[in-house]
Amino acid sequence: LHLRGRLAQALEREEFRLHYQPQVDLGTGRVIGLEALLRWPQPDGSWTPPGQFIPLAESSGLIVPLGAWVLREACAQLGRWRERGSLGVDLSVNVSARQWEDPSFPEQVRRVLGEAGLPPERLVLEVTESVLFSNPQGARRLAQGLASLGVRVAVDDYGTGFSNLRQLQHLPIGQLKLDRSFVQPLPGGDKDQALVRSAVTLARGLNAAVVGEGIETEGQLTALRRLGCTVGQGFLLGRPVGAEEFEARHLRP
Ligand code: G
Ligand code: G
Ligand code: MN
Ligand code: NA
Repeated sequence: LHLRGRLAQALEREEFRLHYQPQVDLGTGRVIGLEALLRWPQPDGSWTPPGQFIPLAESSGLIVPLGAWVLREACAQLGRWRERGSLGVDLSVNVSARQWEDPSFPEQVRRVLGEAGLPPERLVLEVTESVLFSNPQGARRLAQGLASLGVRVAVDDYGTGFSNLRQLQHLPIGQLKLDRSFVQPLPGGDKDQALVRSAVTLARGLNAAVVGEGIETEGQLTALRRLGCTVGQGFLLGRPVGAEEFEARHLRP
């Protein structure tokens, strides 16, 4: 079977899994959120990384039902954790271009939140700059539709695409997720730090949080905190892990 067929079959057989990675308040050290990340386990015990199948899922259109599954599954999981007392954590879900461009997407989000019993304020939808700005008018309509539900939009991999700052100003953005290529060189030199500072300043102006991604060392963590970044994500703070392990490690340590 070709990869496309295997993907469709895996979706039908519910073979996909979600891992969760913590997002940490850099002031208090508390886990304040988690990002759901798609995983495809193989019969031989290996995992096919999303980078190897998301592009094909995108081009084949399978990402629409797959993305809908991710949203439902992640919201249901947060709903269960909330029932067990974890009320203070937000859920971030990655959204691909095809999902974002689907006119019924906000309605789908509304329905899924209702089914999971989640307050919309707990959900963050991550979209890349290229998706946001390939159709700025559409993005504005969609982001406003989501914002009117109470759902926040995050700009994923911020700094690697071509954000139109003028248009960003008109989008209700909840988070800028600073791409790990800006975090990796830290503490770095003046120029490395200036880039982070500019993202922090922009986020403040937009009333958005800055999430530093890909934090792997104490040096990076300290530098980000000093530069005004309020939230962090990365292997140093926690790797993406299955729901059970996430709960044990981060929700009831
Ligand atoms: O987890 P990992 O670093 O391998 O992820 C690689 C890429 O796959 C990242 O860009 C991430 O945003 C993307 N990705 C992970 N899970 C999902 C998902 O559920 N939907 C979409 N559209 N992208 C995802
Ligand atoms: O594009 P997006 O930001 O959604 O991608 C998230 C991906 O980044 C996840 O698949 C996760 O595995 C990966 N990731 C998370 N933390 C780190 C890190 O500290 N270092 C590296 N190299 N990758 C990370
Ligand atoms: Mn992401
Ligand atoms: Na990212």
